Amino acid sequence: MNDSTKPTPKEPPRYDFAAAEPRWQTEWDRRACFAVPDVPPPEAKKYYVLEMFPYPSGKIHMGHVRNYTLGDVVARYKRARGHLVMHPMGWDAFGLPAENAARERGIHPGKWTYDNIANMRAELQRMGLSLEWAREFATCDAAYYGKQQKLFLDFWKAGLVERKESWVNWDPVDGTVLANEQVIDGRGWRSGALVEKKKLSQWFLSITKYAPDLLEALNTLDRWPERVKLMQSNWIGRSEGARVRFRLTDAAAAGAEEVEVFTTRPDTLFGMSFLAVAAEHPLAAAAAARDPRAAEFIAECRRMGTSEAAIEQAEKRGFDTGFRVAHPFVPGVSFPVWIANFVLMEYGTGAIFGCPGHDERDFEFATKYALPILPVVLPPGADATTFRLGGEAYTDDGTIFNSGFLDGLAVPAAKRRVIEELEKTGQGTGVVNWRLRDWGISRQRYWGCPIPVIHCESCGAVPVPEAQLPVVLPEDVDFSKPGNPLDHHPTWKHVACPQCGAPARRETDTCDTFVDSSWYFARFCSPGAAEPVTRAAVDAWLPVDQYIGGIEHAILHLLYSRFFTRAMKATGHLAVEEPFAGLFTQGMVQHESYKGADGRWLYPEEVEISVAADGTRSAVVKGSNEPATIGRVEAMSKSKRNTVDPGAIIGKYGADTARWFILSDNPPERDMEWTEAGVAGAFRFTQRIWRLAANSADALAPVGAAHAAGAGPARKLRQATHRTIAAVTEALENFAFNVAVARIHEFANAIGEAEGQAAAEGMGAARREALETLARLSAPMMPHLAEEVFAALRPGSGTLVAELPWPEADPELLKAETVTLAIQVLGKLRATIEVPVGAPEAEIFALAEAEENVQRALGGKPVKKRIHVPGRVVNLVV
Ligand code: ANZ
Ligand code: ZN
Repeated sequence: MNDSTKPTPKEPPRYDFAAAEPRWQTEWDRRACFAVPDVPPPEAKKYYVLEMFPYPSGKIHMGHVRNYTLGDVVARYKRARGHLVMHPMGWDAFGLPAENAARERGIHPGKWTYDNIANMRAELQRMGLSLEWAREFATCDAAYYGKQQKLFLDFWKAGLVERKESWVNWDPVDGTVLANEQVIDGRGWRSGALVEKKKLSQWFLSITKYAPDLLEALNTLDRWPERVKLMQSNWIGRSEGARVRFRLTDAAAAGAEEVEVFTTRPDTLFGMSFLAVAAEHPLAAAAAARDPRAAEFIAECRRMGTSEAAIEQAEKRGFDTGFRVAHPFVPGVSFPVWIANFVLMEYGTGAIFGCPGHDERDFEFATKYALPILPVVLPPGADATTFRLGGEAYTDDGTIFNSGFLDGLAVPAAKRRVIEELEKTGQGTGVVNWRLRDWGISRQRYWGCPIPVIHCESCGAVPVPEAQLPVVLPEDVDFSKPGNPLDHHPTWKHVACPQCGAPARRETDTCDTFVDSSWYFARFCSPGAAEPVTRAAVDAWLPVDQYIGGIEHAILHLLYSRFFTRAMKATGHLAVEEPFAGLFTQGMVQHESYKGADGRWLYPEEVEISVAADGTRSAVVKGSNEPATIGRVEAMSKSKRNTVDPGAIIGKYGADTARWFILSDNPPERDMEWTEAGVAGAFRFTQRIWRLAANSADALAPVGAAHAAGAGPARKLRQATHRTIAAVTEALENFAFNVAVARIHEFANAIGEAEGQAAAEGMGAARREALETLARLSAPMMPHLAEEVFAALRPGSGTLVAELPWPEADPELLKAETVTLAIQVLGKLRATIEVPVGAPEAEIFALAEAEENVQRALGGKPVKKRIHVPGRVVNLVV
């Protein structure tokens, strides 16, 4: 090959993504590039990458594209780094939308779900994700939920399951119980209906047994976002305080001798002005028994949700029962007992003492009902004789006053002192309290995992014998009636009691779908196992090394999974405690929103945007003159129609373009804006890379050719290559995928510049190295294009980039060749110069003194002293 002959300019062919992408997908598949064994060989460096599995709604959205692209970059990169990477995919397939489809359109939930899965699987496969599809399952497969039933029974035996009567949030529209977390601003998260309280027998998983451990172990999760750990810690909500027993002055009427409260501020006991109980508290019932107005007030409270958010937001309201309690330390003083809507029955003891001076809710309540407000904590620097509370409670630290034996103590000391006194007098004890409550998993729904229990008149709740698992959902269900179809199925629930054989009734409640997603990551390790998991597989693969998903799951899903992992450890299914060693939470994909003249939302493809000379943008409805308004950039949502269909984008530009753009815009933890211009730019870049490779095909040295020695354009290109390897590696290690994209752009520029110097010595080898490196470094992001480029550079080699190791940077080529020195005259900066690394000092001084600015500063005077700090500064003294 003769480097000096210029290739005849010809129009390089365009990169045909539509042909290339499916071809490479088939090839990866054929060679099983992404398959790993359930039990890896002992010498393997395992790496488990997992993205939160999707709900099969029917179509993938841009949030999925971002999530799965991020995971795929990690998976492909780690594979190239020599790890054995497990990267599975499945479906979080139970849930309400399938039942709604059945009710609204008469489609069986199973059919609806599996059709959606087929659709979305095809869409994901078009993205070229390096997934191992052989591990795929859906949580609605009986083969999965049957194993979940086994876990339930094991947890039950281990004392981690309880059946309790409890007040629940009842969604009157969906006809189901909601977890507190599913109540948003007092309304059902799906239906939007005002939530009511109802008492039901429910199955609970005893997550509270692990509360201290779930909190403590957050410290070990050093690859989790601080924000998520803080949210979990608040949710678990450890607080130290005291239980205080108050004596009822009229025990006969109240039907009790005393009432116990939980407080985190026992130091404020002398500032008490009332006691309040929850509407479900026995004292409230006692009041209702003698006063119909109390009963009426309780009924009103019941119509409000039980969630803390609902209670926080509602106006504080109360009812004075007429009962009174004595102060524990002040003889002869007593306080009224109220029923208050802001006191929760499930927290602490369901009763509080109110100290309006130092608690905001109590302040609001006391103000409304004209109860006394006595300050007992003096802010630092305030004067006890003149101090007045403003229009609100004082909740900070200070010195106790107006408080008998506590006067003069700081808040923490006063807490200790008062607890000591309470314990000595037998009126209370110091305690730790947790906000976390047990997890009610019963749902009155068809499309969920049946709870494997049989209710017998004489034996009570009996576990379904393991030999009878799975308890399979009946196929023939009737959605024409409201309520749970399992409950009104003619035969399904009628079974014999496994213990006594008498006619008995199946549990017709199914599991909260959060149960399904609490252990799927473990099932992926051995998806065909006859047990829930194979010990050897989970021992080898868990924990998940990198978990990636949305911040919306920061609390529930992650906490439940952490609990499940502990419960599975307790029942011998696995040995780890934490399921996810590393967690990454990605930002949202946003888009501009558009409205027509009548205020209706418009899809991006319905508007035509034009840009005026001054840069202002305006829009009209496509194919008409109807003006459209350009709204805010916000998270893509169906309701605002500011969505872009990934399928359409992949059809128009290819998967690599979509992947590249979604990675390029912003750091992955931040929100990113999807724009048509951005995708088009990414598409042009894919074509540019293809052209760079195609242009060089004839000018490359053979594979393995030696590199030329010495400086020159070839060495410059090689330096660019190796600096890019180092920079992209570092960026990928740090989840700075947008930085990796930017470095590859710069590298493409450097390769483009080198095209003009094709004749220089060593260029053939340097260009081959550069282009092959370009393909390999972009492979995690644009895997199809990378294969296509590499195949063009090494025709007939049969090598897949997907099977190549990650490129290594040569340290020799990373070294800087020049240093920049600051030149000072009498300590004042006058110039900077570039000198070769290791240049002799005499040469450096000569160069420094020759600088024009330095000459001027020297003013012709002789230099008396020269100081050189290598690599930093030269100071000349005159
Ligand atoms: C008296 C007091 C005085 C309180 C004061 C606060 C400030 P955390 O920290 O979240 O655990 N409380 C106790 N049980 C309650 C229940 N079932 N429903 C509603 N509120 C309840 O909150 C503990 C504080 O919340 C407790 O301390 C109690 O009010 C209230 F200056 O007791 B405190
Ligand atoms: Zn029985």
